Amino acid sequence: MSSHLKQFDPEVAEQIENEVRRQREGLEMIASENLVSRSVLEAVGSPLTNKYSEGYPGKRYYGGNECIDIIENLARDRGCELFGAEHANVQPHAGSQANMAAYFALAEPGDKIMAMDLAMGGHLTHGSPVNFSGKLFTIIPYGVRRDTHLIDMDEVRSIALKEKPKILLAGYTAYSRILDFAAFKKIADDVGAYLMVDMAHFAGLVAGHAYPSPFPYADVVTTTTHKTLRGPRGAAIFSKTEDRLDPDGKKNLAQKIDFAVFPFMQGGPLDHVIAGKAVAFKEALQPAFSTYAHQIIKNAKALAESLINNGIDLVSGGTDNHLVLLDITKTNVSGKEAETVLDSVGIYTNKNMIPYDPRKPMDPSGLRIGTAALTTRNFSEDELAQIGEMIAHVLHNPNQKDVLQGVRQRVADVTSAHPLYEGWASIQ
Ligand code: DSN
Repeated sequence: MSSHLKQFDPEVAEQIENEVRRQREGLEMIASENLVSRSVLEAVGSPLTNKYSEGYPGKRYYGGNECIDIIENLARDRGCELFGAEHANVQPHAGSQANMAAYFALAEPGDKIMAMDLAMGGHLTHGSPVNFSGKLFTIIPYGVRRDTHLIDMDEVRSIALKEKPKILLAGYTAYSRILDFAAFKKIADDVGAYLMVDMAHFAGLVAGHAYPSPFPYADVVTTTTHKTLRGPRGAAIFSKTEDRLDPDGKKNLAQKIDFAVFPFMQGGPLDHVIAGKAVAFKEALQPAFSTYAHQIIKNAKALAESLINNGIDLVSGGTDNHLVLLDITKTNVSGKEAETVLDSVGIYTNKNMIPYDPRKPMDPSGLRIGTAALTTRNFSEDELAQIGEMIAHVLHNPNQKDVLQGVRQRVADVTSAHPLYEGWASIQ
C-alpha cells in the first residue's frame, strides 16, 4: 500500500491491506467475482479519475479530453474486436446501468420485456418487482422446468407468442448450462421482438471461445466487465449498428444505445475504469485467455463431480459453464448458514435461490459457487476436486469445530501454494 495513504489515512489503508490478505488467504468462489491483473489495477488507480468527459470521443462537453478520447476508442475498438461486435459503448458504470440503458434504447416504459425470473436464475434487473425494471416495464417472466431445471425453449416460445414482448432477454446469474441463442433469435423474429442478451456471467467464456457466442444473433448484448471477463468493476453494451425493427428511425441502434447511456441515464463516465476495461479487453484478446476460459469450465466440472461424489445435490445435475448451483436441502444447513460457515473457513460463496425454492431469498435453499477467480490463480482440476470435498465436509459437519479447523488449515495450505498480488505493499 502506498505510503501516502498509509500516512494520511491509516484506517482506510489498514482495511485495504486486510482485504488483500483476505483475498490472498481465502478461496474466492463467488461466481460473479474475479481477480484483476496488476495492469488493470494500475489503470483503475490512476489520475484518470480526475477527468470529466461527458459525451463521446470527439464530441465532449469538456476540454482536455485528447488522452481520454484515445483511451475510450481503444476500449471500444478492442471490445468490438474481442466479440466480433459492430458497436460498443464502454461507459455504463455497472451491469444494472447497462441493462437500464439497453431497455430504454429498445423500449418505452410500460412495454413488455420477457426475461428469466430472478428466482429461477435471472437477475434483479430482469424484472424484479423491487427493481426499476419491474416498476417501469411490464415483465413477462420465464423459468426452468421443474424436472430438469433447464430452460424449456418450447415454453419460452409459447409465452412469447402469447405475450408478444418488445424485448426477449436471454441471460442469467444462476444457471449452469448453455443458452440456445439461435432458438432465442428464432422466437424473437417470430414475435417481432428485439433479442437482448445479458452475458455478464459468461462474457469471459465467450471471449475465450469456451461458450457459445450470442453475437451472431442478438441485437444488443450487455455485460459487466468484472466477472469471467476479469476486468475492472463496470459494464459495457455491444450492439448491431442497424435497427432491424426500426430501419427508418431518426437514430440507428448504435446511436440509440449511446443516447440511452448519455445523456439519458448517466453523466460523466468513469475514465479510469474505462482505461481498465481497455486493458482487460487487450488481455482477453491474448491466446492465453482462451486457455484460461476453457480451464474455468474444466475446473467447474471437476468441482461439480466432486460435490456430487460427496453427497451434495446440484441444480440441473452439473455444469457447462463457470458455476455450480448447490441444492443443500438435504444437508443440515440453510443457504445463509452454509455461506456463513464456509466464510468462517475462508471459502467465499453466496447463498442463492434454487428453482421452485420454498425458502426466502435471505435464507434460501441454495449456494452458488464459481471457479473464475481460482482459475485466475492457476488452480487445477485436482485442486478443485479437493475443494469440492472440503465444501461438502463443511456442509455435512457445520458444527464440528475440528472439521472446520481442519478445512481452515487445508485452505491455508492450498492458497499459500498460489500466491496472489505478491509484494502488493510495494507496487504503488
Ligand atoms: N450481483 C451479480 C451476481 O452476483 O451475479 C449480478 O449482477
